[in-house]
Amino acid sequence: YSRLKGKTAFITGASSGIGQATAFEFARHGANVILTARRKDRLQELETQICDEFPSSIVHSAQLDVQDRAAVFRVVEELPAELKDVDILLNNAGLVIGLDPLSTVSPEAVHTMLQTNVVGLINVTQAILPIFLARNRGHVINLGSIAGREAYANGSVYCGTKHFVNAATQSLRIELMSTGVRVTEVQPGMVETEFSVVRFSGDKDRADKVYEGMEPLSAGDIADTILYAASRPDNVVIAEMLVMPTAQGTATVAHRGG
Ligand code: NDP
Ligand code: 8X3
Repeated sequence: YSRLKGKTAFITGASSGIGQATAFEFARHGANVILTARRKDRLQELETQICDEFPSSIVHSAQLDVQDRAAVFRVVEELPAELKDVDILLNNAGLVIGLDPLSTVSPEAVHTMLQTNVVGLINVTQAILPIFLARNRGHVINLGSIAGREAYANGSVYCGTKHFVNAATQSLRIELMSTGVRVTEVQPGMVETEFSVVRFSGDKDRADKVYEGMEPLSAGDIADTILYAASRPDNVVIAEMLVMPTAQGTATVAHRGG
């Protein structure tokens, strides 16, 4: 994908899973990468690995909690000179907490999911968009989900946040259609990352059960999809992509047992 050569990608949630895999793929195809997430140690490790493997790629990492609006604007303001002209924003940071009915989901879980998946995405988008609009080009790529197309029992808040991502992606695409800025949403089905471990507060056995007896997507499978969307010619926007494991039928139905 030679169109990514020399481009600069700003990635949220780069310390794990889809964000991390996409950072590698962008660098492999000649892009410079800005790695952001809350876990600074992970980012530094990743920065070293990418620099070693792809020495022609410029890599910068910054600790960032997308919920903290002031910090988001500060990180963008303080980007190194050679990385200020961001070309691609990957709004990937996101999480689910628990699997609880609406009647009992805790206010803390509600707050964290909304502040991260909804407000965080708005914060980062508002901080980066002026860079795109000043140059009349750029690409916003949002991580939606199959949970943004369907709702399932015990997932109301997470599904709601991903329905928001779908609405925001559509609104933004229309708002920007007179500019050269492109807006894409990638909607994964089941991807085995730290997602379910985070969902179940570190209970790895419970997380493993989610993918038992079937082959889920890997973070690399979604990175591949993002790479495809990011590398189309300027006149082409991949508006939405729903990507599931072959053995998945709906958000809650998968074929298990081979
Ligand atoms: P991971 O848990 O592996 O990665 C999530 C990333 O988000 C981590 O790097 C984490 O880093 C970061 N993150 C979480 N909260 C914040 C925050 N407040 N500020 C900055 N970064 C944050 O999960 P995935 O890679 O699977 O998830 C990536 C995206 O894909 C999410 O938006 C998720 O909703 C979506 N998705 C995932 C699916 C799946 O089945 N895995 C399916 C559909 C969509 P840190 O903790 O260091 O901040
Ligand atoms: C993650 C997909 O439906 O497993 O966005 O919660 S789901």
